[in-house]
Amino acid sequence: MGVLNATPDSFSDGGRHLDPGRAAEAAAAMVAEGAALLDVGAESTRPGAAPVPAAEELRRLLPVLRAVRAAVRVPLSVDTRKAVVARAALDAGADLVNDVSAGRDPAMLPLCAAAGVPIVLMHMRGEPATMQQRPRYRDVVAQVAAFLGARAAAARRAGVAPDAIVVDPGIGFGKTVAHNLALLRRMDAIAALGYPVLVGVSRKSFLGQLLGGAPPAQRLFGGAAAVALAVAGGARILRVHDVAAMRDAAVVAEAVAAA
Ligand code: HH2
Repeated sequence: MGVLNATPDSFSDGGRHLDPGRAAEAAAAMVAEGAALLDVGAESTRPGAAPVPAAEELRRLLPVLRAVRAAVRVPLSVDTRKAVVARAALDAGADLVNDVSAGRDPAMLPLCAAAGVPIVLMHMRGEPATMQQRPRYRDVVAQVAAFLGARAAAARRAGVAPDAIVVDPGIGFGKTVAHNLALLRRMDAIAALGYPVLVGVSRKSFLGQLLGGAPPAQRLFGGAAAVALAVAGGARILRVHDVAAMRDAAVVAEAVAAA
């Protein structure tokens, strides 16, 4: 899953894909590098980010989404926490919803059920603005798995088909480095829920912290290591900015895991 952020402030690619023409070019390039789907978002959820009103999110998102839709044939997901934004994105050609709040908006799960589209349910502790303030868990792996199991059950109760549910432990969303490492190490516990697992490690700050303070542009090789181990642990969808490199890492890891 290639990442396209139609935002001015995303932590690693902010401002680069606000222009629809440039976003469409970037989308085509990611597909050429092997992306099987693309995730388009217009609200940064990086730690400390302020929420974006729906009207502003739609103003950024729709022109980019339409241009990307016209440029590539792979499925497109919309990265949003708002049902009203998801609805408009589905009308503009998106195929699935990626919700980092796992359906907190009460209209989100019924919308996906009615539209018959898949939804990614991600674990996040609290809100982006405050989620990195002293995150604490008794047992991060057990608690994240329990949360995702409960949200998947809620999605099914709302009418989402079981095979339209994807779960994501939410690397970096209200977690310390140790929490992120535990979740990557025990990806099998998330995969055991029985839904495909999506993981986003791309350029994230835990990599920088492990790599002596490396900035986002210098987290590529570390990210490849994390992608490979996530695949070995059962992750099926990797949300990445650097498609060609991460595709190679995933292909090799998958071959080893299957040998
Ligand atoms: N990470 C980010 C955004 N959306 N969605 C899922 N399902 N899983 C993730 O790990 C995930 C996500 C954050 O990364 P990015 O989009 O690069 O940054 P920003 O939130 O600053 O736009």
